[in-house]
Amino acid sequence: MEKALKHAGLSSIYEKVVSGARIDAEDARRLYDTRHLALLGYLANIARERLNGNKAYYIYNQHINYSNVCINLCKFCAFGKEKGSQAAYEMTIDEIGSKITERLDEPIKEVHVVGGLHPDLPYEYYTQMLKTIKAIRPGIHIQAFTCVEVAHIAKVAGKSVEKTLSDLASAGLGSIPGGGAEVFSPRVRERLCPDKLSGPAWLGVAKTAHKLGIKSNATMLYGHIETIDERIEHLMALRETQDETNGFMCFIPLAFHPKNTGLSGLSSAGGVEDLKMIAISRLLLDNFPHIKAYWVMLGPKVAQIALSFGADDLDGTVMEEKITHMAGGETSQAMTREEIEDLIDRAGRVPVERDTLYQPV
Ligand code: V47
Repeated sequence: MEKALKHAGLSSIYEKVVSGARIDAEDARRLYDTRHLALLGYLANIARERLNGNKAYYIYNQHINYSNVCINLCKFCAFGKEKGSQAAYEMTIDEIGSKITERLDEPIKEVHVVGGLHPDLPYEYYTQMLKTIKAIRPGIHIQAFTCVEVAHIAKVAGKSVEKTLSDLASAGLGSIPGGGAEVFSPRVRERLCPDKLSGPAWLGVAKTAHKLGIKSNATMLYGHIETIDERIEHLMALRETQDETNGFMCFIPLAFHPKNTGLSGLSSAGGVEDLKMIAISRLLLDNFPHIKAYWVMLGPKVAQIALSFGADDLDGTVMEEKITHMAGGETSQAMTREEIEDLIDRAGRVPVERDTLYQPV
């Protein structure tokens, strides 16, 4: 193996990886350039097994997308709709409560709640939503509202991000999902989502949450107009923030789905790119405990292989996912616990059902 790594020009990176030293942006560039996909996987797997052994995590969760009404209407998104348009919807608190009640007989550990940036839902809509979910299912962990939504909720209500987060936490918020990060590059944001919260502001909300003891995840949407350098800069910004706060639990590279979006002329990144993204994330983000291969976006087969390329988590049972499926995602809407465990088993890993904070259940 060492001979093959030398031949591929990856010996110095190998030495860093086995000794637990940090790779840098230049190393990441070299890893992107390599044609030796299996060697890249080998390197990422060393870091993966050092951190998480042979375990592969999943969670029994439920997704709720409370509204698709959005004032940002990003070019890459097929989910968001203008207020008043035919396909726009917003769920009432009662409807959200019914969604929770409908599945009370299932051993759900987490409700994942995200939506568009609605122009005028009142502050109490969000706090009441959390309280209602908790009243129906007291033990549940609510992972809700991306950093972009938190900043928007605060702005509409005229409150600080800190006050908003602490009110949401008092109402039942457990942690924050990783969405809305996209690619931090101002060039990409200017072209695809000019009205969206900036990269530094996204990181600012995450830092405030971490300071308050609220954990969060981080994502990167890849495979559209971003360059490799912009991807690496995004990952480096996350690594720096994590050095400061240690509040991120997991990183999820999100594979862009072009259908029904303003970028429908683009094609999907493909399996090789998906695996490279997972592996390089694992190697660069040495301070992130977990890397998630989100099966809904990658498809179960690539997600399964990703478990040998750095990923140690497949997300969960999901059900009723809208963001990927509106953009042409062809994966099923849900997987049973047995299906996920089988997928992990057949990858030679040990399935571990977890809660949101990665405690085994
Ligand atoms: O922020 C939007 C992305 C995100 C498309 O934290 C798209 O554990 C692909 O962040 N093709 C929302 N992606 C989903 C998300 C997420 C999912 C699962 C787990 C977690 C977690 C977070 O989806 C958005 C945006 O970056 N997105 N449109 C699209 N066409």
